[in-house]
Amino acid sequence: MTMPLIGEVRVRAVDAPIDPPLRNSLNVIPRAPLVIVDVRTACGAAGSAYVFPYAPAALGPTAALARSLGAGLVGRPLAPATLWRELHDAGRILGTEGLVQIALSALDMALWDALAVRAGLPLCALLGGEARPVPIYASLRGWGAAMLAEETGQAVATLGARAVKFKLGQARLEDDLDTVRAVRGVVGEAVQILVDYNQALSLPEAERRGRALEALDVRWLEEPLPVQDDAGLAELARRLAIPVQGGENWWGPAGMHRALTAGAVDLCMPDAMKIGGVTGWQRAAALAAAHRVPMSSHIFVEASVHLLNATPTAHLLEYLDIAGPLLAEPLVVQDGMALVPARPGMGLVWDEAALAKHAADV
Ligand code: SMN
Ligand code: MG
Repeated sequence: MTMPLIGEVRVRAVDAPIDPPLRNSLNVIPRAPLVIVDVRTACGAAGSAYVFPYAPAALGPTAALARSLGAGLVGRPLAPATLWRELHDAGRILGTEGLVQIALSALDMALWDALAVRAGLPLCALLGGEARPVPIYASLRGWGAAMLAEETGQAVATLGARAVKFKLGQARLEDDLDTVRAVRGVVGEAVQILVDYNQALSLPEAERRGRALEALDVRWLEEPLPVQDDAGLAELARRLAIPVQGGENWWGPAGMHRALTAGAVDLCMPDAMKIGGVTGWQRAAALAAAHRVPMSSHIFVEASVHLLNATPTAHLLEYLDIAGPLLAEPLVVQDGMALVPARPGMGLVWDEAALAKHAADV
């Protein structure tokens, strides 16, 4: 059997509104600058993936990196793990964190998608997993007690979610606790409450808030400290009973390895875009399994429903649907579970009219 060859790598960019915007203790994210990579093999199998480089200013540079790195793949066999290693080796002097990693992840995910499409299998099956429904938590967009209580009611009713997550980090601890109590008032005891500080606290303040949140039965404390502070996070995790969660800002499996070795988290949630796409995720899943750390996902719901099916310590899928308004068939959640689409590959079907409307000229 011959390997299919990569025939074309096309890179597009869109800048669509996020409605309602994402809010946290540091910023408001009102737009989704996305880079979309489409791969076509010489025999016609197609793959597609997207990344979300957050800042509009990063859209052009990320697209340019994906375009020039992708052009170098034309004519090569469709072998994502081999190409991942080669591209990371080639980037050793430049460095493969930041936008370089984001572009590499986009390429890797599109290549895996094309491989699964060619095999006629859902991506999770190609990775050796079954296509099982994955439990989700509803990741809320709002900020402050009133807004979050209202959003919680809607999310739990429409998704059937048995866990919700929201951002904290108000100036006063008492306001954070009021927010948790307001959400608890809506969901009762049956739904788990998870909270996210987006790296905003110091070690003493994280310990103070963590203890108060423990008393309200909050089930994880996400990114309490800056992601670089593995030693501080490890100290915090030792002092608190509430599990410390993190991973969305780890760059590649090497970044995750440093954090797990330091004991910086009790739970982990790598991000498909920053951890290195499907190939990086597989290495990350092996690390989580070796450390026996439950592994959830960060955004990228369409990729994550497949990846978690091939993750030994799979925990929860973060349901925060960024690309849904641009897809003809967004990911389906039923009764608190995300369903693997019944299509080969990752299953992205773009709404071309929506892409055209939000196309960015970069
Ligand atoms: C988050 C960060 C960046 C984009 C979307 C969401 C957040 C989360 O930290 O964990 O949901
Ligand atoms: Mg987070």
